[in-house]
Amino acid sequence: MEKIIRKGIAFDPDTLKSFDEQAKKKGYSNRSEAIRDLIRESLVAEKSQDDESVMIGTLTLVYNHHDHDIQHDLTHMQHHKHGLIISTMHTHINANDCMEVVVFRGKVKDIKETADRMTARKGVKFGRLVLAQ
Ligand code: NI
Repeated sequence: MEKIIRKGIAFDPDTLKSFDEQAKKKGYSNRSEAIRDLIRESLVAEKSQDDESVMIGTLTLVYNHHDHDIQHDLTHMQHHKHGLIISTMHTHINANDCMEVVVFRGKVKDIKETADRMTARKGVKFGRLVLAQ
């Protein structure tokens, strides 16, 4: 089991009250878990600024599949980057639009470069990258 270290943190009462209300609304069972998640989020955000870090991530894309070239281009890019892209999920949202969730594992700079290229492809209506560890 992972070792737990206990540390005291000082808060002003208003900040603590607001934080506890927010944590309760989000469904946290205790304050410590809510604080740990905030710290982890900060660490992930910091790591995602380091081009050489190795991370995992998802890119969510929405595009109109009536543009036949777009699916071909996106698939081509994914095959070309098969070492970086480990999985893709395709969902038909409605008669026109598709959503693709592309899963990456690799260096931050390579993930961002490929995600930017895919998002910038003409016809992509929405693109958002989320990096995690
Ligand atoms: Ni589709």
